[in-house]
Amino acid sequence: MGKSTNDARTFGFSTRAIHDGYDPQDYHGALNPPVFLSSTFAFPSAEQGGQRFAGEDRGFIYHRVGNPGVDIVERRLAHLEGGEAGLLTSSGMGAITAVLWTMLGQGDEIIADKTLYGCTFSLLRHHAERFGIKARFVDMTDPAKLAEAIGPSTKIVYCETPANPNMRICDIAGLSDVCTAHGATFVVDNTYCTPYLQRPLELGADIVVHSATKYLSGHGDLLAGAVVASREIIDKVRFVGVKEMNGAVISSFDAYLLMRGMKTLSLRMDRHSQSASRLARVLAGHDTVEAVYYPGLEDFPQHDLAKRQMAAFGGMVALELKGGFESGRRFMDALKLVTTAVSLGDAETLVQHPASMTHSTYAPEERARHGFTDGLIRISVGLEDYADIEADILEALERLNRSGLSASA
Ligand code: 3LM
Repeated sequence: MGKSTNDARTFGFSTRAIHDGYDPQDYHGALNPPVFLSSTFAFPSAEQGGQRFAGEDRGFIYHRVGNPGVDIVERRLAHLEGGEAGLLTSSGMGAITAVLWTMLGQGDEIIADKTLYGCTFSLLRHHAERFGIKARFVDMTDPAKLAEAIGPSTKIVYCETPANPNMRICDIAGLSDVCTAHGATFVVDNTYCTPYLQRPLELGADIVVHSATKYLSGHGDLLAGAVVASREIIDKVRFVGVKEMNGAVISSFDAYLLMRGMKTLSLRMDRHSQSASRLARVLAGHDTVEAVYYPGLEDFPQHDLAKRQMAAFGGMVALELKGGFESGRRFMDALKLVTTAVSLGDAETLVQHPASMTHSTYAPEERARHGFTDGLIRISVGLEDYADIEADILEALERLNRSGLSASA
């Protein structure tokens, strides 16, 4: 389908993000593909309708199992991730639950990293058990710890890297070796990096999931999720997880907006990464700052691993201020340009407090055990002029300094 931009050997990442899987001549020369606002699709004959349900004919049936406009974006994202097939969902949580509901059953175990996005953590920590699924959390920054924990009932191994919110890095190739040796399916949440910065399937992961609400779409105007894997896995997740279990179907229009955002993914990720690197360095040398977590900093504990598996270090920075959360609260309220809001990967620079916001699903003692403090502040560095972002943040820190709060810790 579409032009020969599907050939990764011929065309670069940005070219494929713009052209892959769509030929304007298929649709009257329209530069952008149409949005197919149709819940159902007419069958050429009753017999062919039956064949589509039987999986013998791959034509469209009903929007819950596929739509031609959505299909273009699914193929494009799959090629960018280096996977065989893709599936878009209505949110990142929709993608994650579709995968887990498809792959796990009573008596199965999932082992996840210690640090996860708050709702993913809550799903595993509080809800999996109700369905007879055991969830365990291990420190996956060390593949040897996974090797110790993994057992015959471990069906899924799951991590985010860099992890939300504290930027810990998991060694995808190392963890993949352990999973392969034990026959477990390895799922990586690639939300923070996108395929422009990191391609987990090429490093041995079996399934990539995304909150496409973030960098992939990039403009904070939609919710979407994605799964990329082999054709066999995607067919199962589509026909079981989404079609019959969670119904987390993306709308045609959101898929279109996601495709539009993906056209500028490489430009945006370069700019996010450049500005975040500069900001991390400035913050690391600031009086009011206790610690900065950014994989691009030379003294970040996993800097060498990050250099091996990421093309650049991304747009997310986490920091602890002297004076803990009270300093963080004052800092956020003193910002004028930078916006206090959850979510990430938008054009706007966003700041938030994980312990009381995105990660409030962790109990306080769990936060300490799972590796992030109550004082942690997370910044999603946006696409504004870098000088303006830095000036706003430094002015807010200066105000904090004057208040004397950060010095009192
Ligand atoms: C957030 N994160 O601010 P959706 N995986 C990762 C994520 O960061 C997220 C999801 C999955 C945030 C959302 S908090 C109320 C706002 C690594 C979402 C879930 O279902 O598309 O939101 O993705 O960290």
